[in-house]
Amino acid sequence: MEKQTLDVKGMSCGHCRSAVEGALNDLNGVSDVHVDLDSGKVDVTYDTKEVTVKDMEDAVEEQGYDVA
Ligand SMILES: [Cu+2]
Repeated sequence: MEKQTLDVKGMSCGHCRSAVEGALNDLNGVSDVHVDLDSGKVDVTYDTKEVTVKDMEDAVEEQGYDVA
């Protein structure tokens, strides 16, 4: 398992947190997601054989948030 921190712009409330967490958890290979709303940091634990950072960024962007 690897860990990656995404820098997500535009999350402001619990709904945003749920949307981002849900989108990432839906990806095969993602085992843990932690969103810090204040900083916009999203810690993801994942299996490099099943999912890429690009997949994660795309999933977050599909929810309407930008990844720095
Ligand atoms: Cu929100």
